[in-house]
Amino acid sequence: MLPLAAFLVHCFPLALGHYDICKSWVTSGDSPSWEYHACQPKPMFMKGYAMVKVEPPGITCGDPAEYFCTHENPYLCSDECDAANRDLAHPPRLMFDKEEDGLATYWQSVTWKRYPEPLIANITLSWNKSIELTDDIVVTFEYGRPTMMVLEKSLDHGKTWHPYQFYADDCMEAFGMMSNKIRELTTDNAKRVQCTEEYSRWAGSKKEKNVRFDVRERFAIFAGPDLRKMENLYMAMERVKGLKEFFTLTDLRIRLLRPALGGTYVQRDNLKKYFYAISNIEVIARCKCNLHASSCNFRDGSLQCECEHNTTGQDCGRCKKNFHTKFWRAGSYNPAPRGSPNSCTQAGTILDSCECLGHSNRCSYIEQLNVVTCVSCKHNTRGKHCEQCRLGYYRNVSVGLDDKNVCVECDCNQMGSWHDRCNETGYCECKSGTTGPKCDECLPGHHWIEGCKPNMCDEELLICQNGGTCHYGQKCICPPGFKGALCQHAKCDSNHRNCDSASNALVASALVLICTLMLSVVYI
Ligand SMILES: *[C@@H]1O[C@H](CO)[C@@H](O)[C@H](O)[C@H]1NC(C)=O
Ligand SMILES: *[C@@H]1O[C@H](CO)[C@@H](O)[C@H](O)[C@H]1NC(C)=O
Ligand SMILES: *[C@@H]1O[C@H](CO)[C@@H](O)[C@H](O)[C@H]1NC(C)=O
Ligand SMILES: *[C@@H]1O[C@H](CO)[C@@H](O)[C@H](O)[C@H]1NC(C)=O
Ligand SMILES: *[C@@H]1O[C@H](CO)[C@@H](O)[C@H](O)[C@H]1NC(C)=O
Ligand SMILES: [Ca+2]
Repeated sequence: MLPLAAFLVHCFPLALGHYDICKSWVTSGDSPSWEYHACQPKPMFMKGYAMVKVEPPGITCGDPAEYFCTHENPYLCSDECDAANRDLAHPPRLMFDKEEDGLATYWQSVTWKRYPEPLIANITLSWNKSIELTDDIVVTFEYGRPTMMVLEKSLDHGKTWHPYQFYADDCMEAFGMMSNKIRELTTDNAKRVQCTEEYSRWAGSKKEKNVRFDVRERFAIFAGPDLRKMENLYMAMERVKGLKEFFTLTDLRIRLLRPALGGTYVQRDNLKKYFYAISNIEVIARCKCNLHASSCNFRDGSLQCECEHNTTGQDCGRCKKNFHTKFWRAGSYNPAPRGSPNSCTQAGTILDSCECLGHSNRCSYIEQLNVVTCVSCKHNTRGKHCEQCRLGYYRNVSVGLDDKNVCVECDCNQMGSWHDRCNETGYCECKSGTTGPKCDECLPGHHWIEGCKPNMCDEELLICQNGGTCHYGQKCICPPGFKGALCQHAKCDSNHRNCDSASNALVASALVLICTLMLSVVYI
């Protein structure tokens, strides 16, 4: 790998955190190519992209104009809210603006003049996009924090809502819940919805202004203090069911249920000091792109992931057309530190409807080949789509590829065949002398003795002599007095005159006789 590539691969993660890049240009090997990583867009200040709704109608102060006072100066009620006057108006957009010179600008509600009817307001932020929190949600209140409030979230664009956290100066009294400290959360209950009193107690309206939804504290449960081991958090997100989803949302709702009281009870004679005022709502999050995009842009009125890996959709939640719709999977943080892209790939010519033919419901991305392939194919199948038979099995062509019995065992005879594999029609590869589809039969001239052995004797060519009988083609059973493979030799003992040694001795003496005679002839 050239130094430049090394720089890209090794320095980006340091600068941006692991998983923030999608691909890097790698110049190793024959030809340069992109190397793909699990990837995610950088965190953004999300308040700039939210659509905001404040309910009920008429809850924003200034129409008609009214005076209000503060807890610090309860009887100096000279501050005015007037929607018609730019300098005195407190519209919702001031919760999301950029403040200059430390001068707080804020949305403000009407005062609690209808007490004891509750003073209730909903502030709903909608992104029309799934986002993943990466930092605390911080709501900044001027003139005191509410004594009762619920943070809710939606994962389905506002169709259904779930409480995210309850806030009260007295959790038991307000919601019938025990109060918990975020710091006390553990790996087991990191995604518990709880009530906290930390952000609702009266501490003077100027001192403690923020109400938090603690994301960092929850991250720290896994990533350690200072979030130094984000790796561990990401691994936990792959492992712990629902953990990723806990930090994911499309909408947020702040339900304001009771304003700051500045004391233990409501002073009926001065209701003008009770109201809500929010100067900022900070939501830091990244677009949820299922680890298929490294950037996310505001287009056509909403945030859009810039999908890679042949995926598409607002969240890169599906494969591009003709890219194996069913094979879509989110990218993964695993294996650390690079993760897997789980790309979509172009549909093969075979099998669009059912990629693994019902032999597996899992597929996986093989990085080296850049392909998605079925894994753990059952029913003795194998292959990218479980479309082939495992070694030692062959396809039964009379049934469909998706049939559970499509692969039939070769069942090769262990002793008659070279190995346990067979060809497409179920024929095994036979050792010499062996035949039959399963190599369990012998060719002519052979006999089965732990496999086919060439005959040592038979009824035609290799005939046992001297009255011997052929035993299973393998040996002549010789009558007494004969031996040899075909009983061709006479045995030599006292009872049998025709034995080899006797005849040999005869021949020898005959030769001696002949020689003697010949010599005699010569000398005569
Ligand atoms: C605020 O939202 C909740 C549900 O999240 C709903 O039940 C309630 O009616 C809303 N209140 C107002 C004033 O819109
Ligand atoms: C939400 O986003 C989708 C996808 O980008 C878009 O088609 C739709 O018009 C958006 N809806 C609103 C209300 O902005
Ligand atoms: C997208 O699909 C094409 C065609 O199958 C393939 O060549 C390419 O490598 C894919 N891209 C990624 C990032 O996997
Ligand atoms: C192939 O499948 C057919 C239909 O199910 C069945 O009758 C036949 O026995 C199978 N062949 C083998 C070799 O298993
Ligand atoms: C399988 O092997 C048998 C025996 O050698 C042969 O007759 C048959 O044609 C082969 N089938 C295929 C598809 O090769
Ligand atoms: Ca502001």
